[in-house]
Amino acid sequence: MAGKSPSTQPKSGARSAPKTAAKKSATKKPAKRKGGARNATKPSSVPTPKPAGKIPDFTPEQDLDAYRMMLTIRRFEEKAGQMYGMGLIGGFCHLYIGQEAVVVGVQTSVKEGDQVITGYRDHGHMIACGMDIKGVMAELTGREGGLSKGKGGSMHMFSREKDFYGGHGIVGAQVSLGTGLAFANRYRGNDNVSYVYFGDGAANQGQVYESFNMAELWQLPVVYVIENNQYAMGTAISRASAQTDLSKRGVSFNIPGEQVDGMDVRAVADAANRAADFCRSGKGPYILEMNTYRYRGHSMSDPAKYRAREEVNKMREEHDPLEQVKARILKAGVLDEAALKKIDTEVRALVMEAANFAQESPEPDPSELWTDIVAPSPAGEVQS
Ligand SMILES: Cc1ncc(C[n+]2csc(CCOP(=O)(O)OP(=O)(O)O)c2C)c(N)n1
Ligand SMILES: [Mg+2]
Repeated sequence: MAGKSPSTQPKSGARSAPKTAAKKSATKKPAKRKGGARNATKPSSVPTPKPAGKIPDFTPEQDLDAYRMMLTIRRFEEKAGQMYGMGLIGGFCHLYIGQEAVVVGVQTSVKEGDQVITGYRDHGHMIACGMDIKGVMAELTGREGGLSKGKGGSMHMFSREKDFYGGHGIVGAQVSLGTGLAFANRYRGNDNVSYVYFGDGAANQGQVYESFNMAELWQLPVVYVIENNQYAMGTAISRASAQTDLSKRGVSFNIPGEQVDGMDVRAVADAANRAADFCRSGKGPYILEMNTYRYRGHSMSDPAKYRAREEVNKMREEHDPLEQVKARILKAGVLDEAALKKIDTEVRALVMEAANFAQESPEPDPSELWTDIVAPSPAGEVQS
């Protein structure tokens, strides 16, 4: 077992780097930045995602699978938003609408035993991981049939069966936990990869860099998927980040990274498979910055006054992930409008079934307040 544990020896060359960087910054005057804090009142400009090279095409089957999954996420989120407005869902609720291509594309590289972990904008990840949409919706309504028995809510769901490790409300917390999952893979000597999703805002969290350091030092199999949706709550990335190219955030740790058009599911899948191959072959961590966009507010209570309506409309009209796939399907003659409409009707029916289940499932029994607080010991007894 000991032979399989990650080496604690520092990699050669790692020590000289900080010295050079420190010397340079001591003599250099701080440069004036464009779009930084001084421009805080200016509207943010959304960087248009650009493909790095030729993106491999999807087969018609891949396009259809991606379309159906992205549509399921979108219709689920629309319904959740509606139910929130009706007072059927309470507490925090962060919708994933606009970002669907990220998780759906990344999932094409996930294999049995790989782990997925994310923050609080997690409904899409759970659906893409194959978790029961009825269980997700019933958790949002706080009912017994929810994946956390109605005790976790939108941000706190988990599935050992699907290797989904949450659902975390503390910004950035999932990065160190997910790096730990990668450590377990390395320790066990398997070829599984841990996929760690976090946002552009979370990318400024200190624990992210402690995690990066250990991940590279121990060559841990972890794909860090930074979902850059351009805002952290109401703060545009250019107002909060000195380095807005988040794919470069691993440079000082020697972690490779790339920027990806996160609105194009083919580009996401291509990059994710490249990153996963890199990690599985024992080369250590990899960073993917997904340039994406959320159409709704940060959470259900956000009126989104920090950005112009036109900005949102432009992204929807020119980059919508579902419309891109739909256009390809129609152009290639794989399906016609009527057949696509039928898929939409089927998806809506599944979401409606989940919504009904989430309203019919009973409230958790008050005795549940005292369960699932402490994990059972390996011997089976619950410790107090
Ligand atoms: C440690 C911590 N600090 C602050 C918050 C409050 N908070 C919740 S979400 C959020 C913004 C995070 O933005 P980003 O990482 O870009 O993710 P996004 O919401 O855009 O998906 C903040 C500051 C928190 N939950 N945890
Ligand atoms: Mg963000």
